[in-house]
Amino acid sequence: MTVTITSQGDVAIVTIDNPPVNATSQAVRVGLMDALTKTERDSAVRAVVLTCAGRTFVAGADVKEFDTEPVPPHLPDVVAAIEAATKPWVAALHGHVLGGGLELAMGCHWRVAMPQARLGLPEVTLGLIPGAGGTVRLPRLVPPQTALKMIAGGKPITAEAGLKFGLIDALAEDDLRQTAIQFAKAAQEPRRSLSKPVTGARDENFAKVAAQLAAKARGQQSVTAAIAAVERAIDMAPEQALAAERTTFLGLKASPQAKALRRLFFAERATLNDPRCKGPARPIDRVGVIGGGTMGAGIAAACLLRGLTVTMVERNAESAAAGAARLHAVVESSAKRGIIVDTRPVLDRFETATDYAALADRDLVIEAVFEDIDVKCDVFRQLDAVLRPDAVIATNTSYLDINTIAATLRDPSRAIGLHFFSPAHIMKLLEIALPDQVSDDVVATAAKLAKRLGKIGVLAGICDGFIGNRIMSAYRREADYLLEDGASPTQVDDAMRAYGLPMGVFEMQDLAGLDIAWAMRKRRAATRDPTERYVDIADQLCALGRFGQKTGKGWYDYDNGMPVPSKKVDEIIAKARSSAKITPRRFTADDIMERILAALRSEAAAVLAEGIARSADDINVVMVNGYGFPRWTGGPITSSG
Ligand code: T1G
Ligand code: NAD
Repeated sequence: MTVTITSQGDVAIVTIDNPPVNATSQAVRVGLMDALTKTERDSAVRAVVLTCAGRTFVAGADVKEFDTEPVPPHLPDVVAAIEAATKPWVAALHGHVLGGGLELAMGCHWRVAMPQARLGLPEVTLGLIPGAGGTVRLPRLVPPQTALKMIAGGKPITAEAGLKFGLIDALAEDDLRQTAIQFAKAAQEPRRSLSKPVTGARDENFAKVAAQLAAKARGQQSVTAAIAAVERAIDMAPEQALAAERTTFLGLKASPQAKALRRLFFAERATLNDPRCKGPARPIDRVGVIGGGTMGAGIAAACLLRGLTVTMVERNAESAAAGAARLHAVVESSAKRGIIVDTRPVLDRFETATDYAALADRDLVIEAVFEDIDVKCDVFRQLDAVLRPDAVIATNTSYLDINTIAATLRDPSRAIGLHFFSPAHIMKLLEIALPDQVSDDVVATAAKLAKRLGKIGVLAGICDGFIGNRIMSAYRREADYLLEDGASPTQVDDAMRAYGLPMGVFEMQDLAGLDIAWAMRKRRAATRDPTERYVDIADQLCALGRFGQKTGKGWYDYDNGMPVPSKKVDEIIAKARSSAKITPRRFTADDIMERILAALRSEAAAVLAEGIARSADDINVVMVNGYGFPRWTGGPITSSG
């Protein structure tokens, strides 16, 4: 039974039990309507507590039902029926109280929550707006700007903030159920959210927040629809606003963006469904990180912030101190952002060393040393000499051949690629690159680590750049061709931003540094395909020391940090065109994106055909989570745009 009723004295306890997240499936909605009818009729019941079994209160409507016609009882009707009950309903909230879950809780007359509970209406992240009264009830329980940020921004708030605003009525210190029952006993009569006035006006602050949210939305329709819904909640009578909300919700649910976002939602949760990820895994609690540079410090922080212990090994005491300082800075910034409360317990699980013998007890070691095959092979050899035979050894290389690195080990089956993205403690994507001889339990161990770190792990075959960097190199090459054919760096970057990417390829190179790719191109010059078109404009910039922001000049000149088009770069481009005997042509933003997307999709098709990626969905997950491809398109392979 997904909804059961028990009682304690004259309080009925209605419990939803629909694993894994108590989504309000049709069975749950029927169960709630039955429970409402029964408790209304039962004279022995004076009040009702609504609670959920398992790790969370209702985390939303059941997204799996969204591609089929809605089946009654519809959630807004269930919420309205509970709100109209003659006996007080108290919602007992824990875990992720999201979407339809918070709407259900707002239909109840009182709300009690565990301090760790999160309360939110993230529907915009699925291309929707709340569809069960959330846009009309929330502005009656929290200030309008807060409601606007929660609904159009999609970010949850803490239970403590909810208490402060009046969204919840009490925090339960330990026993949530008993606290809710006591609250129910004391509740005199129903207190209906809809009958409360909106808690404020649409003032200039509201307008400012709305404008900021609309600007951030770029091409995502659900954000502007969410803003309009909150404005209606303030301007209109509740019934009218509710009707308009439902119409908007149903319209959005059928939209291409919502369908694309739903597909991505499930694709991101299916990346590790491969049988090799499901088998027995080795322990991962004690991690070694070799190298405390940009990536090593980020990887160490990502592990520490999820409760693992970390030993960072560097070349010498000075580098170890520098690595520790980088790590401390990352952990401290996580505390400032509220990700952790106290840095001490996190840092207590961290140590540095310069002697590889310190790694003798490690379960897993990840190297993040220089992108140099000799250095990495030497590190692997040193690890092979000191680690337990069952310890897993991973490389964070971006472009080097992991089969070559693995071959340095006596037992290459314990080597694997863990390609983190910078900043490693923030970026959710983790490419798990599989060398030829890797054993299944090492693959399962990498999958277990991805889940433990809260990362989206995507399996990749071994090739130059795995999935993401290989595809990115293809459209970055196409952008170079566009320069030679007549476009400017600014035109290309503006077109890519207008499409919804966070920045264009030239801005991105200036940010990351042109020297890394230059070193790679020089390494590969001897083996480059002579028949393939090659544009050497970037090489010319590097030869002039124009490595980007870090040298104050790259594709752009930097005036106090702001990029301005560079006459020098324009000259180099013009010369390149004339030596290639190309008459420059004009490009519109659409022309530019057509060529960029064609190059991207052609390389993605090759990555799929070669089995480097398991599916088009996996490629979408990589491009959205690693390269900022606009989520509302669902990713480059399914997007029609
Ligand atoms: N519907 C169906 N399945 C869901 C689901 C949902 N809303 N949320 C999670 N799952 C499944 C998920 O597919 C996975 O399945 C398992 O639960 C664990 O999820 C009318 C219209 C709650 C923070 O957007 O944010 O309400 O892979 O791996 O990392 O206005 O799940 O195990 O088979 O993510 O611990 C609004 C979406 C819906 C919240 C937990 N709600 N979920 O994270 O586990 S629209 C949301 C989450 C709505 C109303 C509107 C997260 C989580 P499987 P997981 P997690
Ligand atoms: P980095 O130069 O910032 O750091 C490398 C660190 O390794 C330095 O601190 C150095 O002292 C240390 N080191 C070198 N040899 C060592 C040895 N033998 N033993 C112990 N420590 C040693 O480089 P990074 O940007 O952190 O990149 C590290 C690796 O991660 C490279 O393979 C790179 O391709 C890969 N990677 C980088 C990024 C990125 O965006 N920077 C993203 C993904 C992967």
